[in-house]
Amino acid sequence: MDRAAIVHENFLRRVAAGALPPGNPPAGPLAPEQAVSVFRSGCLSRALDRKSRSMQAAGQGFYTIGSSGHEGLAAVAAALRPTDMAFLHYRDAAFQIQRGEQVPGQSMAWDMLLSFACSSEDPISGGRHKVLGSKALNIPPQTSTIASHLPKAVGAAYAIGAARRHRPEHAEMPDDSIVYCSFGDASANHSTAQGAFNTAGWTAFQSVPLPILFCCEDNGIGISTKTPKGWIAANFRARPDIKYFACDGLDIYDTYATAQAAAAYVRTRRKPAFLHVRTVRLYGHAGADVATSYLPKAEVEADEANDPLLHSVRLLSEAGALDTDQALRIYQETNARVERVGDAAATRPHLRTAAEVMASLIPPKRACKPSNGPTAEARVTAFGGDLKAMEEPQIMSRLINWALTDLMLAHPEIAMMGEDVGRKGGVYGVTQKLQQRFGPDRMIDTLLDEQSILGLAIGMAQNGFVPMPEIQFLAYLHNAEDQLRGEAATLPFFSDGQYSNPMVVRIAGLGYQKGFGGHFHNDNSVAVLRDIPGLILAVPSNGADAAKMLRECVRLAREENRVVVFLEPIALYPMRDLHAAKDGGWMQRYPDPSEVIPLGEVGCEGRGTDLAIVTFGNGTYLSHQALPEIESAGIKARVVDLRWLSPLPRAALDAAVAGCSNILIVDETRRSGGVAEALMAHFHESSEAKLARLTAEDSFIATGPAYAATMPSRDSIARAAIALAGGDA
Ligand SMILES: Cc1ncc(C[n+]2csc(CCOP(=O)(O)OP(=O)(O)O)c2C)c(N)n1
Ligand SMILES: [Mg+2]
Repeated sequence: MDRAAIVHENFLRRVAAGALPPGNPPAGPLAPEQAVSVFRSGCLSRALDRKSRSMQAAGQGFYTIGSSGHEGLAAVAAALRPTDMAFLHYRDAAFQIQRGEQVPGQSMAWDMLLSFACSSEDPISGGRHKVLGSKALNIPPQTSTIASHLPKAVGAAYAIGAARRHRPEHAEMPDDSIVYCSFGDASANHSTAQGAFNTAGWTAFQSVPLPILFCCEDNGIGISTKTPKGWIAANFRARPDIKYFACDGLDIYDTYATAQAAAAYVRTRRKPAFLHVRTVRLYGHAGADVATSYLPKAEVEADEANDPLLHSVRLLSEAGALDTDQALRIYQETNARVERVGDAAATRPHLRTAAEVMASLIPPKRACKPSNGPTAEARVTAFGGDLKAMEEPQIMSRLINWALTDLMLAHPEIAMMGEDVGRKGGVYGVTQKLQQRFGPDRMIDTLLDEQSILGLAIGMAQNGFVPMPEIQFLAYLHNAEDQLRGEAATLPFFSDGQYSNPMVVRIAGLGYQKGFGGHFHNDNSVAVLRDIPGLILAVPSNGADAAKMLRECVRLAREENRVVVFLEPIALYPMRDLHAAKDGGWMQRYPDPSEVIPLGEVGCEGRGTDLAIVTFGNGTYLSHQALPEIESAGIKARVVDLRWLSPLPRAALDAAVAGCSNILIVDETRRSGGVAEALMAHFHESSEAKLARLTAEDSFIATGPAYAATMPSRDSIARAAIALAGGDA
């Protein structure tokens, strides 16, 4: 017999015999009818676990991670409000079911069984995954990547306070709500989780409101690795500014009373708390996991003897809320109902085609109040003396600063966050004066943790803000990249487009910095960004384009709910000249705020048909430098600036190179996994032109005189162009 059957038989036998596990008497504020409701939720959660296993065995269900042993979490749900956004551990079916009791019109069993069956009618993921989640219950679905939901939960808690100060048009969370975030005991060790606890404490330590209730469901084990006894309490009992509460998750009365006290603390003090709930894990980790293969049988049996549903039967009976016969009947009726409903759910349709699966990669658009842009007076106040400077050509970093200013004036829901973005105005001065112009609420100097920066952005977006997080250098994105890949980009996908977290991530990056160097400040790989479905990657090559593209990026986030990465080539921030000192050839005037470069529109300069150089970022600048030499070799050329690296603007590229006999791709990212690989493949499929590519070496970048040695240069571009197009030189 498998453990699920053993636990079931134990329950029936022990309840019938009145052989219930001992424990404290029922105590605290849980009212009898509420206690019965919590028990019903536990029974439903258990019955769903059993059914998910039989559905899997019958080929009707797929993923079987369960909640058995964690039914006490229903009592936590009962202590919260359904408007408290909940970022849930995967074992929280009972929590979700109980929350469903607080909102009229829910059909939790049916909904969850559809999710087990991966039916396209599953209301949360549309058949994409077995996930907990519900728009009506304020439960965004979570991926199973351990702890990756904690940074955004902290961000969402911050966003409640931020929205009290500036309420965005699309705000969803009530001012007096709190955020709830649960996870397992092993997950609490993950550096992502630890970073989130630290960020919560760091924020609250400064008396900034951060109403979050963390909940650790401590069953003492993570798959097969035990959590040392006492570790969670020792770790969390005395964290600065995170108040610790502990309860016995096998006792719904104790759990309810403690959760209520913890929630009241968070709600009234607007500070973080940590609720430590002791649970057991029944049935092993997930479907195929056999706990007795790594745990002594006696230990597994000891947990089974502590089945929380058995504890509840005793407590309810002692409280006079329900006698054991009634409890047994509820359990059996629930099982029978789930059997019936599950069989019906198994007949519902599935996703079939790629188009159906992909339908929610890009979230639906949202209606936004029209903005006429800032008034002339508001611009005078914000820009001051800069208005005069707008009449003259300027460097890129200045034009980006002005574009950001105009965007923040036009859209009060924009907030920026990052290391040194506020007071200092960024390492390169790109965000200078923005904190003076818009205040520290909208220009947030964060702590040093990229996961927290992106988590803050995701969480704020879920409360209607348009966040523009900054990652100081591209090389520092990588330790936090999962927040984009595994969290931000997947949220619309797994929620069938019901949740989104629009944002424009600004990242300073790429190579060619003369004075400031090494790989850490000159990272020239964008491979990790280019293959994230739904993510837009933009790279401007000059200041005017940067301003016009930024406006489009913000529009895409604000109106179309998109996740956009705007990669700013650092070496071009201060670039003034193109061919000779003081020629000012790479500076532009600030484009009027109405001017926009739409997504997918590439740049094209020149009309030559002998050669199209297709490039982006620094490559565009260097190709322009190389043009005179190429043309003096008798080659008539054009330079096509890709601008939008992902998704590749295929039709616009084809139009831009139409009629050209040769295409040279100049790519400052690496030969392996670089942008040129995609461009070569594209043109190979779409064009008759002769193709060649010039890329960076498969190397990291060095500091000192060899700072650009591994990348394309003006000279190497000219040589490659002439070699390809066969000039007369
Ligand atoms: C980042 C990451 N690493 C590893 C895993 C694989 N994994 C899934 S669940 C799990 C154990 C989690 O244990 P715990 O947090 O105690 O939760 P429990 O399953 O005991 O409720 C692991 C290692 C994962 N999902 N994500
Ligand atoms: Mg655990």
